Amino acid sequence: MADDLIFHHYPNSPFSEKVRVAFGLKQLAWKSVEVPNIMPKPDLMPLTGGYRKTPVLQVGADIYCDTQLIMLEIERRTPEPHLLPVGQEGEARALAMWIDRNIFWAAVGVVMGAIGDKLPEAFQKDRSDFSGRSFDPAKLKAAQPFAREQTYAHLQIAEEMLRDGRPFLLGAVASLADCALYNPVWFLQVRMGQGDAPSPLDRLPKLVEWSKKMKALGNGKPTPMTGAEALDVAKAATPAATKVDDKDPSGLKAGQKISVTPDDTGKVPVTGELVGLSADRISIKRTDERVGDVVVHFPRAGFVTAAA
Ligand SMILES: N[C@@H](CCC(=O)N[C@@H](CS)C(=O)NCC(=O)O)C(=O)O
Repeated sequence: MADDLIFHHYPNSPFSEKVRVAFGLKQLAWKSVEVPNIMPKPDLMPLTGGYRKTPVLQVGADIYCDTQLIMLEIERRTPEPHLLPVGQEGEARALAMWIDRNIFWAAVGVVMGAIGDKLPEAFQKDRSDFSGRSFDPAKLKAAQPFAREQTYAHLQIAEEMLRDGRPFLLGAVASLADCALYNPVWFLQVRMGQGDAPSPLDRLPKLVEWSKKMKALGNGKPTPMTGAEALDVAKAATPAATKVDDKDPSGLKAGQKISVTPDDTGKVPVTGELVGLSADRISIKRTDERVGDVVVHFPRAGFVTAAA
């Protein structure tokens, strides 16, 4: 139980699909906790201390935020088959960054331009708070052609990579880069209804073929778990040991009270005591009355730290 992968997500979440397809690639068993797609998220906050994005991975009393780190953690726990192909680790991670930070948002513009006005008011308000920009269905619809052009401009780079006949972005086998690309491609495929204006994928046949191979990977073996059960698991567990690199260029030191905040959306600071620091991750310990001590782990890239 203490080693179980507990995944907090919801079915429609494209960043969650990036991880679910990695569970498929590695044929992993995991516990599936469904979280609300808007705030409040009462069974998630005791674990993350305020981080509100989807998805979150929990293993006992260790909480991993952001798919950048979640994927590294899954790889660390089950190295094979590799998400990071040997000798191409940097390429896989860099491609994922480009996809997460550029293609995803362009694809969101395409989908929301098509279906934004059909979404409940509570969702629209939540996403305004989340992004810091007003979610205005009329403006999204008007901007949709531009979003489509941008999505196509980026996706055709990926199409170009597949044009030499390789089955996956980095060669013969699927990697982190493919899981990352599947996020916006899957989002376009499942959320754009028939007649919802042309999809950028209409002119990208190699990517459509590739997406069938990604879908065939499946989602591994999920078993449902409730939010309350996940909190009980955290309460019964002890966080794993962590180490602080005291030569880190940030100058941060073990035991310091700090806050960690995403630099783009859902900018809610999480505060705690610095217990882990390396080039890839920053880990803070916090105590919550429902779950006791937990350690919350974040990637370094895309997160702002400050003395609390
Ligand atoms: N950089 C984050 C992005 C995650 C993200 O933006 N997820 C969306 C859902 S796919 C989200 O959190 N939406 C608001 C919410 O679910 O509350 C990651 O890689 O995990």
